[in-house]
Parts: sequence; structure tokens; C-alpha cells
Amino acid sequence: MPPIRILTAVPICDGHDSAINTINLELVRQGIEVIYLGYNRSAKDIVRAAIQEDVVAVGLSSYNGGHVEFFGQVVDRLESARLQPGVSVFGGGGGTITHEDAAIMYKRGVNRIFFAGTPLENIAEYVQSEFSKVPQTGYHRDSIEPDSALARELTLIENGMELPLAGAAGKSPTVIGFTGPGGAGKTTLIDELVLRFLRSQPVKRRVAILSHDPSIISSGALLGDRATMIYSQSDRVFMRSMATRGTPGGLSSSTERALQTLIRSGLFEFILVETVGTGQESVPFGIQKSLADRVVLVLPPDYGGRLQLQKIAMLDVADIIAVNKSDLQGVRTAFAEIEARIRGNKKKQTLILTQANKHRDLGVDQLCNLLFIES
Ligand code: B12
Repeated sequence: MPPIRILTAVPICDGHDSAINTINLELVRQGIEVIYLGYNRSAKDIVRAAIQEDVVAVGLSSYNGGHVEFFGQVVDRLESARLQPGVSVFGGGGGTITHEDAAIMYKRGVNRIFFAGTPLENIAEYVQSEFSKVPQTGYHRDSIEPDSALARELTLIENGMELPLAGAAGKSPTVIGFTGPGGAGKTTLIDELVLRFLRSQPVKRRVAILSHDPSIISSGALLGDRATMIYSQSDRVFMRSMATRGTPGGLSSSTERALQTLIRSGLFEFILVETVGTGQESVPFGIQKSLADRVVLVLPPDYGGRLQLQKIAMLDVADIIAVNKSDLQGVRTAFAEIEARIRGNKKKQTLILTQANKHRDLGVDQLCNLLFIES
């Protein structure tokens, strides 16, 4: 049985994320793949993410007092998307959600509310028993959401089904791979690049993100890159989170087919693929970079010294090396050491400094030009 995939989030004007963080971890431990969207999220953003991720259910953690209306809005929006089967909505909010409120919420279509004091195992049991048998085989044929069929196709691919490649092979989008160790800032960098894409390209143009996170031993996964994304919450962005499901090296065994499907959909100008945090010997897009047109290695300045650099295989393969977090100490040394390391490769490789957590960073602008304009 493929793992159950659900989306969790905290509503708009609500920063109480401690409960959902605890619940997410318990669900992951029980083998569930949890896509976490983060806190302060609108009903529109939640439903867009649920459709793109093709989840069976949405779990909301609400403490701001607006739960009756907010849960209802999420249910209504999901119903209007006409997905088959529909996506269930459940959640909790400790003592802020009374039994009377819950009764109204059930009438509006909410599947289940968990009250204060519920043991976490009960929540995990509910998710397992309620959603493990939801069939995800059809193509959302009646859905009015253009992304829903593509999202379902990606689910079928991930679950190991052999599908004919649909869609015409028209103008191919540029596939850009992003890799590097965990904590280098890959997700924030991608989000900043998306912001520049949305601002500089005509409004009809869209971008896709295929983002990977590791599965843990019991087969669950916390797919949390969406929670870091600010600008990628846009109808012009199709984002899909994939768990590695046991495949080592940074990507999933389904990545290649998922990429072919995104390419042939004809919907995107660029496809940005983010690997999990990788180790020294990883070359996730292949030595010949068969999986991406361009590959960006994102490194933090504190990689541990010149000797460590010799061991990073991606330094021989990447087209662009972005030393991110360029506000940190030691960045000048890092730049000089990496420059010396790649000089011997005698390849056309570009080395730049970026600070993705800063607005209008010139290094990110430069990276954006290299990838979106000069590509
Ligand atoms: C911790 C906490 C905080 C922390 C939040 C830390 C964080 N990052 O989450 C801090 C101190 C920062 C904080 C701040 C504020 N808080 Co506060 N906070 C709480 C507190 C004490 C606990 C909430 C909690 O995390 N519980 C732990 C969870 C695990 O247990 P639980 O709530 O019982 O939930 C169970 C089930 O409901 C279920 N569940 C919960 N969510 C979900 C989701 C899913 C998907 C599922 C399946 C189940 C589920 O699982 C749990 C298992 O038993 C509550 C009071 C309380 N006792 O509930 C107030 C409370 C929620 N806060 C409150 C307020 C007012 C605020 C502030 C506005 C205060 C202020 N004036 O600044 C700010 C706003 C913060 C913001 N940005 O939104 C009020 C809300 C009142 C309301 N809505 O009418 C409360 C109720 C306190 C009160 N009695 O006044 N808060």
C-alpha cells in the first residue's frame, strides 16, 4: 500500500504552530506522508496546495477563534473543485473549539474535530483507518481545477503505475536542478527566484517546483518545503512535494517520470527541482546531468575547510555554485577556496554569492538572470 498523503496547516492570522508540529511528527512516525504548509495560511492557499499535492485529507490546527467559518471555507472550496474522491477536512484547536462549535462544523462538512486531551495515538489511528483505503486511481475528470489531473498523474507515478506519457512534446521547459547540503538555504533561494520569475515574466507563464524530502525508516515523511515558501503560494506556481521513499542520493525513484510528465504537460516555462539535503558523494542529477538542463549547487560558507571541498563531487558537475548565506563570517575565504577548487576543472562554471533571506539581494538577481534570462 502506498503511504497516505495528507496536508496540514494553521489558518490565517494564527501563529499557534506548536500543536501541529507535534501532531505532524507523530503522524510521520506512524508512516504517513505529511505535507506541511505552515502557519498563517489562507483557505485559498490551503486548497491550492491540497489540489497540487493530491492529498486525501487536510488537517487544520486553529486557535484564533475563527474555526467555524475557516474550516467551512476550506470545505466549500474543496467541494467546488469537484475532486473525486473528495478531500476530507479534520483538525483541532484545543479548548478554543467547543463541542457546540464542532456540531456546526460537522453540519458544514468537516469530517472530525479532536478536542483537548486527545492522545496523539488516537489521531494517528483515525488517519490510518479513515484514509488508508481512499482510492486514488481516477483522473479527477469532472474537476474544474486544471492542475488536478496533472497532480493525480504524479500520484499514480509515485505509486508505481505504468502510465503512457500524455501530452504533446511541444516547446520544452528548462529544467533546473538545485542541490546541496541540508540547511544551505535551497528552498528560500528557490522561493526568491520564483518571486523574480513572477515579477519579470508575462502573467500567463507558470513555473513548477518538484521538491524532495527524505522518508524516515518507518516510511513516513515530513514534506515541509511549502512551509518555507512565501512567494510560491501563487496560482502561477505548481508545486509538488515528493518523499524519497527509500531511494538514496537526493531524489526519488519516481523523479524522472514525474519530470517527464511535468515537461510534457506543456504548462510550464521552467521546472525547478530541489533535492533533499545531500552528502559529499551525491550527484543527484547524474554525472552527465541527464535529469536537468542546468544544475545549481547551493553551499553555505561553513562547509568545513579546504580539505572538505576536495570531497564534494557536485563541485565537479554543477554549472553554477551559489555560496548562500553570504552575510555569514568566512564568506570571502569560502569564495576564494571554492574558486581555487573549481579552477582545475577547466569547465565553464559560475561561482556567485547569494543571500536568499535578504530582500532584493543582488546575488540572487544575478542568479535569476543566469537561469531565467540567459538560459
Ligand atoms: C502555547 C500557546 C501559545 C504560544 C504559541 C506557541 C506556538 N508556536 O504554537 C504563544 C505563547 C506564542 C502564544 C501566543 C498567543 N496566544 Co496562545 N496559547 C497557547 C496555549 C497555552 C496552548 C496551545 C497549544 O499548543 N496546545 C497544545 C496542543 C497539543 O494541545 P491542545 O491545544 O489541547 O490540542 C489537542 C487537540 O485539539 C488536537 N489538535 C490541535 N490541533 C490539531 C490539528 C490537527 C490536524 C489534529 C488532527 C488535531 C489537533 O491535538 C491536541 C491533542 O490533544 C493556548 C491555551 C490552551 N491551553 O489551549 C493559548 C491560546 C490558544 N492562545 C491565545 C492567545 C489569545 C494568544 C495570543 C493572541 C496572546 C497575545 N495577546 O499575544 C498570542 C497569538 C500568537 C499568534 N501569533 O497567533 C488564546 C486564544 C483565545 C481564542 N482564540 O479565543 C488561548 C486559548 C489562551 C487563552 N485561554 O486565552 N500562545
